[in-house]
Amino acid sequence: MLATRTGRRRAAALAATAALAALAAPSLAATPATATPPAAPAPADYDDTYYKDAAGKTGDDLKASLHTIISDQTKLSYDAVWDALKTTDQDPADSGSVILLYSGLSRSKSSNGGDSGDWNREHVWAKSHGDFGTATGPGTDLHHLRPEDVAVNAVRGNKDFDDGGSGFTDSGGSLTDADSFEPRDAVKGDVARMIFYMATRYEGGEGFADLEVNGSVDNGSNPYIGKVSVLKTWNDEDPPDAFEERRNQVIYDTYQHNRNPFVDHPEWVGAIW
Ligand SMILES: [Ca+2]
Ligand SMILES: [Ca+2]
Repeated sequence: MLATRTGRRRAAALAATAALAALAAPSLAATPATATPPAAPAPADYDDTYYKDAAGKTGDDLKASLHTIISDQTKLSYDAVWDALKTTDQDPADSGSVILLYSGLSRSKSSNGGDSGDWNREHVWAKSHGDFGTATGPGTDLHHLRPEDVAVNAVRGNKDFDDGGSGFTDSGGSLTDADSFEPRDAVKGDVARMIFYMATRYEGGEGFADLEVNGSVDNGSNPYIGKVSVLKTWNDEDPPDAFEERRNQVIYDTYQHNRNPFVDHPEWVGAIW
């Protein structure tokens, strides 16, 4: 009798413990998420304001109008780019990490630097194409700067963009051959729109070269990036997504106060080139 009563008490105590654990579990799971990225507004929000002088234009007139609009910007030092990239390229699933452009890997924000396993500041418009270096200007323009693994950045080097090639360590699906680089599918359009931004933003003023797109993959140190036909196709195949739109918004709101028109209006690529 006593043993049975003790057994019942023990069972009741176990049940109570289980019930408490069940109650405790949701509160543990409800730890607040950190740094939810702001929603990106619809591009149309800027048509009647930011882009109003470009309305109805095409070709060289549209490019000239956009050049004037986007040249009104705040400029960063190369050192300030480190912290900016930690915000613009934050991993949506991990506020302590950034997404690496070509490899698609998520890596700790604090692993920035120049050693193996670090991420550094990739110039999507290779800085030797026009020799603008890292002085404040095109070399520090966040609209074409992205976090990338040190070794992957070296694989891309200053190659032009084109289809084809082979994979490599941490390629993430990106390819390269002797004279060109092909980003992974998810960022092909991002790369194209960064290049078209640079060709529009830099027209030979402020002491820097006039950056332009062309049909070559052997541009070397000339201020050109190819191939324009492939970049146009990539712009069509990979339209802007939430990550790219948020990035454009963060640069506009927080850092440079200018926008990449081709993220807001990808169809303007075809209207100019
Ligand atoms: Ca994309
Ligand atoms: Ca240009």
